[in-house]
Amino acid sequence: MQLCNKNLNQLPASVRRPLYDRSQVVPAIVHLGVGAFHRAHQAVMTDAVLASGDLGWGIVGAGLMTSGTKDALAPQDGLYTLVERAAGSEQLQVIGAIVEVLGGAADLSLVLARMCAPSTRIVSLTVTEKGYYLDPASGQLQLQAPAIQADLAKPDAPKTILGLIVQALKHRKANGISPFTVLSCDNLPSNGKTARAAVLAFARELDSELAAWIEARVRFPCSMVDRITPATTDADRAYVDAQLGMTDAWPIVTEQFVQWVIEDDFTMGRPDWTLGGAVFSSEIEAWENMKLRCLNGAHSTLAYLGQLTGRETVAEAMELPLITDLLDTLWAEVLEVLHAPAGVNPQDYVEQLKLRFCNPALKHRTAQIAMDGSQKLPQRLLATLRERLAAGLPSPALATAIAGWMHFAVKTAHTPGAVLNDPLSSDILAQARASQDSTAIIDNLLGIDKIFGSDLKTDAGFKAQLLDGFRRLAAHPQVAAAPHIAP
Ligand code: CS2
Repeated sequence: MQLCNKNLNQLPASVRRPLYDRSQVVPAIVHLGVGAFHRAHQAVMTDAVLASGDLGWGIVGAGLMTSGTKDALAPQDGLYTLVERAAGSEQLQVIGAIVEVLGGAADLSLVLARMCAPSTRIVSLTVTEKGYYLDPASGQLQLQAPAIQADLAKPDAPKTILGLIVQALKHRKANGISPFTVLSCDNLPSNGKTARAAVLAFARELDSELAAWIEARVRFPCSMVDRITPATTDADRAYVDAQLGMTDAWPIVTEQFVQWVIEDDFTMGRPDWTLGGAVFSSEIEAWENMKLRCLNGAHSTLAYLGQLTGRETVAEAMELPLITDLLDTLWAEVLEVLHAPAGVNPQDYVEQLKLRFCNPALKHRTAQIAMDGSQKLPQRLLATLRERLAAGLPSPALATAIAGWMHFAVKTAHTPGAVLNDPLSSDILAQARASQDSTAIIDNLLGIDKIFGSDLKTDAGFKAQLLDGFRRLAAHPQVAAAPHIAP
C-alpha cells in the first residue's frame, strides 16, 4: 500500500494528515526547487493555511534539474510525511500542500506554463546559492555561465530560474496579467534584493523595456528561512514506512524548530503564513544576517573541521572540544559586530543553536553542509570578517574557520578519487594542488577573487591570522590534514 489520497484514511491515528478537501485546493504558488528544505518549511506553513480553511494557496512544486521528487511524489498525489524529531520525541504529519509535482527537463515547458497562468500569484525559490548564477564575492550575474548563455540564446525555452522568471513575466506583461511575486527562500543576504538584481541583470540582456517593467512592477520580498533538514536516508524511509503501515517514497526528517521571517511586500496577495508560525517583519536584513552568520557560519566551520576530524554528523562534531571551543570564539567574534533584530538577544539565539546542533535525533551529515563552500563563505564568514577588519579587530576564529575550508580543499585535492562538490571546484582544486608550502597554499586559495574579492589577500594582518590558524590545524593531533603540507 502506498501513501496517496485514497489511502489517507488508512493511516494510523497518531499520524496527522490533511483534513481539508484536497480536491478543492487552488494552486497559486509555483515553487522552484521542491527539495527537502522546501518540504520541511514553506510547504508545512502553507499546509497550516489550507488546514485553516483558506484553500486558495496550493503549491505546484517543480524540480528543475532532475525528476527525482516528481518520480517519488507524483504517484503519491504530492503527499509526503514530515517527521519532526528531537531526542525522545517525534511527530509524524502527512503534508498535503503540494498539489502538483513537476520535474526534470521534460517538464520545463509545463513549469513555464504554470508560471504564466493568471492564477499563479507567487513564484517561490529554494534553488541554493548557485542557482542564482551570481559571482559569490561581487554579486554580479555570471553572464558567461553556459546555462545563462543558453537561456539568453533561447529565451522561449528557459532552463534556469532567471530564464523561467523573465520569460513568464514577459508573457504576463504582454497579456495584461498582473506580475507574480518572486519570493526567495534561499540562504543569501537580502535574498529578495539578490534575486531581483539577478532577474533584472538577466532581463536587461534581452529586453530593456521588459526589464524596466519588472523593476517597476514586480515585488521581491526578502525572507529569512530556518529549519535544519538533513537529506533523507534509506533508514528514514524504512522507519517511516513501518510507522505508516504503507510506503512513502520520499519522507522528510527535520527538527522541531522552525522559523520564517518575511517582508510583507506581495503583488497579488499572500497566504496568512502566520498560521504556520511565520512572522512578517520589516527587519529582514538583521534577521538574515544573524542567521547566516551565527547558524550557517558555525555550520560551515564545523562541517569542514568535522570532515577533517572524521566526524560524520553535526551532533558528533559538537562532541569535540577542538570544534566547540572554536565555535565559542567564532560566535563571540560574530556577536561583537552584529546588529541583531530589535528585541532579540543574540546570545540566547546562540545558546539555542548549540542545542539544535547537538540534537542527536538528526543525522545531519557534515559532508552535506561542506558542499558549495565557494558560494557560502562570503555571506557566512567573510562578511563578519570584513566588518571586524574595518573596525581594527582581530579575528582568529574566523581565520581558523577559513583555514579549515582550505585544509578541506587541499585534502580533497590530494585524495585519489575524492570529489569537491562546488561549482568552482576546478579553480579551487588547481590552487589547492599548486604548492605544498603553507604560505603559498594560503596565497593561492586567497587569490581566487570570485570567493575572496581582491581585498583580503592584501591584508597582512588577516593573512598572518590565517596562516597561524592553518598551521595550528595542520599540527593538531585530531586533524587529518593532507600529510605532505610543509609548515
Ligand atoms: C546548512 C543549511 O547545508 C548547509 O549549508 O548550513 O542548509 C542549514 O541547515 C539551514 O540553513 C538551516 O536553516
